[in-house]
Amino acid sequence: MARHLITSAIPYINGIKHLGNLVGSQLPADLYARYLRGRGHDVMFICATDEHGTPAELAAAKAGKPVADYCAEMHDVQAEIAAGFRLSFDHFGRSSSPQNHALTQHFARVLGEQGLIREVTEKQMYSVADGRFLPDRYIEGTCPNCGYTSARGDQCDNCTKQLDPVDLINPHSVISGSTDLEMRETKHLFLRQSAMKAKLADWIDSKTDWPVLTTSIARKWLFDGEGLQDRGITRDLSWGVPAQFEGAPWAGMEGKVFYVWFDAPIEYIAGTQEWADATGGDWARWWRTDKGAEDVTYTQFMGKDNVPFHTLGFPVTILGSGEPWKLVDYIKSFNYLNYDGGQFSTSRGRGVFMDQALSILPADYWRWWLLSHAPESADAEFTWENFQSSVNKDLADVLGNLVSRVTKFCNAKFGLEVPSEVVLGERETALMAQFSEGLAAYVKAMDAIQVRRSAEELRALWVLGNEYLQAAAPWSVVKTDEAAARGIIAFALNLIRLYAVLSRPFIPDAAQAIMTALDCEDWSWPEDLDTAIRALPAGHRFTVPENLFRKITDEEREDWAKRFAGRRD
Ligand code: B3M
Ligand code: ZN
Repeated sequence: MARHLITSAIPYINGIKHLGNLVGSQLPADLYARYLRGRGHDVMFICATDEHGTPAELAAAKAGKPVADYCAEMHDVQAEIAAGFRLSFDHFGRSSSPQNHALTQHFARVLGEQGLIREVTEKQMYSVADGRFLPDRYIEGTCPNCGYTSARGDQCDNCTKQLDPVDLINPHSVISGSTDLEMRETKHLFLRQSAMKAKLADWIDSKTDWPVLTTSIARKWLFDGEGLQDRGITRDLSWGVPAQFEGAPWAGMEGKVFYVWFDAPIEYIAGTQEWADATGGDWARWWRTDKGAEDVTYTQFMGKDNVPFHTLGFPVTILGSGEPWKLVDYIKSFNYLNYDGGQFSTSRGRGVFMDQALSILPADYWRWWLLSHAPESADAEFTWENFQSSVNKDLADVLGNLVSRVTKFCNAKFGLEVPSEVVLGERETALMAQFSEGLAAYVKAMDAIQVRRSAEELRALWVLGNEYLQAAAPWSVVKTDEAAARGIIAFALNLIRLYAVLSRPFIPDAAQAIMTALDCEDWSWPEDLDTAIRALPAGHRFTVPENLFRKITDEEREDWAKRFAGRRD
């Protein structure tokens, strides 16, 4: 048994996420966490809401609510939807927690003591009309790199370039729209990322097994142009972790808070502390290599736009502290999922959002489609045709149909119990050999976190079962050789149990429905197939499950395509 720490990028608090966000971090992280638990490993799976910064302030202002109230409400909303998608977090925390406040200030102090934070008096955009300094996201303008006209002060969403507000062409205030902006002097803290460049480069170079998407983005920020730049880590906001605190190695930072991207990854650790405080668990065992975390494998999941902050910014915090914190072992990053010929867009309300998805169909349908089409090697696209065909073929025709045919046939001919011991004849032995090969391929893909590949291998295992049943044809055999037909059905029922175990990371509800129908609680991973195929003995009682999956009709498909084409109401 190994110990695995898994974190998903923590979603911003401002509003419900769309399916593109889901498949880029939380869902594949859940797949991996469930898989590792299924294999018997000790897993800590942490996510949270990212509650600081201008997105939270702007959204709260729009909702007409105090930002703390807004965040508390939206956290519960996101937690409920995550539960609806069966995301199996050990803890779903909040970056605004007292734990994260304390830990963020701890890291800031230690980094300051290590000489990795410098004070910079700089000129910053001041909005005369708004009577305040404007932090990055309160300013929009044209990206100097690609010409995108809605680039934000901190990053261009179009080309992913990290920006400073002063870089923008034609900048204006997001609060008032005013272009009456002037540069005024103010003091900020800067993280001396450049001082860590060589160390980071060595570290990234040692990660030869990481996805190219991850390392190429890291290298780009390390070496392109002038190379890795120091980064301002304070902002002129009131909501956030105060940059002036007791024991801080600087003065005069009143009224400023840490930049959201400084405290957000620290919440991975603070979220584990929240878990520990809630359960009596030991967080340090997962995060401190001097307290038992040296044998932990830590995997992070995120969309490609979050990679710079996880390969550069957060590692500077961890390594620069000089303290024995657990550093990430593997970063799995994803491209974008597009929606029906364009982009998913939160601001324009384009595409399917997590709550809407669940109001149409149960979580498993979405989990299956999203994971089997995860944007790994390239961007991927959601279309309603593809969704319909994938659900109808893979889930309804292949897996659902097998379960239903076997259980119904058994009930009709032999009653609601496993009708015989499992005896491996020629056909069954051949199938077991194929199954064992397919299972090894599935395990290999899952171990490597090749999400699409894993889905393909799992589906191939389902197909094997269908082909077996078709060829064995118990409905014909029963007419001449009842004992043989009983043997086929006993074998098929046991196969179905295996499918529940193996499919659970992808479609947990259907897997549970199968197990409940089979009146079985043996979820142990089939390390030894020969034993696993005999888990349900002759005489074991079961029930016929409700249809596991229903088909999506053409009418529904057309209706949904229309409904989600425009603005979200
Ligand atoms: N909240 C961005 C996002 O949701 C950001 C991730 C933080 S991970 C520490 O895509
Ligand atoms: Zn750009």
